[in-house]
Amino acid sequence: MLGTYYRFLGVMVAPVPTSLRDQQHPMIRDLADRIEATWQQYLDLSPYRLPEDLGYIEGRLEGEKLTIENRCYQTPQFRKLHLELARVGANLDILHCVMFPRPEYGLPMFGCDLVGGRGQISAAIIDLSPVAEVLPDRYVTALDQLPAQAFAEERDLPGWGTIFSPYCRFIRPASPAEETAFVQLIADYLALHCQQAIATPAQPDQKAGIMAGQRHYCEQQQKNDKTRRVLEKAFGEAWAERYMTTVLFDLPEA
Ligand code: 18B
Repeated sequence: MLGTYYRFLGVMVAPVPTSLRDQQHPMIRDLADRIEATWQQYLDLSPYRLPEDLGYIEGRLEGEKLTIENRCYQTPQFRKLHLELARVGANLDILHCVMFPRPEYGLPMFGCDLVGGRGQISAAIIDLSPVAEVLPDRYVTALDQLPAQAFAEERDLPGWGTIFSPYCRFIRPASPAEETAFVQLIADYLALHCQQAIATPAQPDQKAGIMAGQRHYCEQQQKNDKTRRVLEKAFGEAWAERYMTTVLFDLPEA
């Protein structure tokens, strides 16, 4: 998180803190800034403690440095807001974001992922995924009102992607203009979600069903071999399993 110390007039001086995002692909940087600004605009944020020291992590993947920077918050409606930036050497840049509602709130799972390397984003995905059979009616109404967006290269969802809604978009951006449009699309989904969330009453009687829905979402996401492989190569199998089940997609506590 911190750059290297430097010597000034003979004493070691702490550097100006730099964030991983300043070194990442501009689409990732822009989206990270938009996500945090939107959270601050709509939600009542307080700190969230990650297990032990999993906030900032460095490992090695085939001789290349893997750096992970996590930002986590909680709010009255969300048990965990997770924004993760990761970089492998100079070749792989990742933004991962999931919002986990508290189990008293029948809200969908906001999830997005940007994966890129060597100046090109290869995967950009956004969804509001239901934890019941379908999305709540008011989400469908609001999502249908967003402007229609076409992208040149739509990508196919993997087999475990049965959790995603009909509003899921998965593309490879074909130009900087498409990158900007997709960041806007994600920001629209996020603002819509925050507005819905703060207007949603708690439903303590629905807790069991909501938790089962969240558990299914997390179990499916844990099947993403592409994510697992990157983590396994840098940190080993056991660490990757622990990270995927405690930081990326931890199940709600009973
Ligand atoms: N993910 N992604 O978050 N993933 O975390 N991601 C990839 O061009 C990481 C989420 C999703 O086609 C790829 O093919 C790592 C969330 C889908 O089989 C790589 C981390 C969602 C695919 C990574 C991370 C999500 C995908 C391949 C932790 C959706 C396509 C890139 C920081 C809400 C899977 C490519 C497929 C792909 C890696 C989706 C390398 C390490 C929240 C659907």
